[in-house]
Order: sequence, then structure tokens, then C-alpha cells
Amino acid sequence: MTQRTLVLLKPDAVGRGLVGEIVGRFERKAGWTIRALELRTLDRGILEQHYAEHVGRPFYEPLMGFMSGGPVVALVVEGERVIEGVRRLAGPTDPIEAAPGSVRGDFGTITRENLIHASDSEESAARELKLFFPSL
Ligand code: FUP
Repeated sequence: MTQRTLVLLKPDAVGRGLVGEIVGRFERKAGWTIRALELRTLDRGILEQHYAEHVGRPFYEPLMGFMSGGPVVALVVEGERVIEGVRRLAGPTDPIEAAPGSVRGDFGTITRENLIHASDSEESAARELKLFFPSL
């Protein structure tokens, strides 16, 4: 089942020079391809839409500040079961819980700065792809 997913390499990943390391993991998965890739700084408007489900949570404002504090790399990855697959490569939200070998497990420590976002379902992927890459 070929799918597309929206991935954001967050400002910590970009700032720490981990873009090549992380993108390389997607490229090395058999048959997965990068369909779009862009360095961009996210404004509050797009972040409010992206993180609408978290409005009102205690971590919401710090998350918005972090995510708009530097450029991200937004990419579209396409391939066999890529939505579930990228989530597995990313690891769970808390990097200390994340297994070594996952992006968060290998490089992260605190939940806010967990390096990567990946769509969590087909519905989220459709919504997020439209938000970040409307022309695709
Ligand atoms: P995930 O699906 O793993 O990216 O995680 P969530 O959608 O639950 O959370 C989105 C982002 O909010 C996380 F990547 C980091 C931030 N967050 C916090 O800062 N603190 C929390 O307790 C939960 C999430």
C-alpha cells in the first residue's frame, strides 16, 4: 500500500545539523522516495492549524515558540506503509522512552525538542500534506 506522509524536521534537528542523518534513514528504506523537501520558517498561522488539537494544553505556547524559533525542513515521503513506517523510525513522543535506533531515541532527551514530526494516520497525512504542500 503506497502512501504519502508529512514529515517536519524540527528547529532542533536543523540547528544541530541532523537533517542529512535523518533524511538518509528515509532514503535507505527500500522503495521510499522523497517527493518534496523544503527549508522554511513556520509562522504562527500554519502552526495553529497544525497543532489545533493541542490548543489549551500547558505545553502549547512553549511548543509554538519552539517550532517558530528557527527553520524546519518539511518533506513529503512516499512509499510502502510510509505513515506507520516513519512513525516507527521517529519513535514515541518522549525521547527517553524511545528505543535506541529511532530518531528520537538516538538524538533526543526532552519531549518538546523531539526532533521530528510525522503524520500519525491517513487522515492526518491528508490534512497535513494539504496544509504544508497544497500544490502537490
Ligand atoms: P507526536 O505525535 O509524537 O509528534 O506527539 P503529539 O502530537 O502528542 O505532540 C506534538 C508535540 O507536542 C510533540 F512532538 C512535542 C509537544 N509536546 C510537549 O511539548 N509536551 C507534551 O507533554 C506532549 C507533547
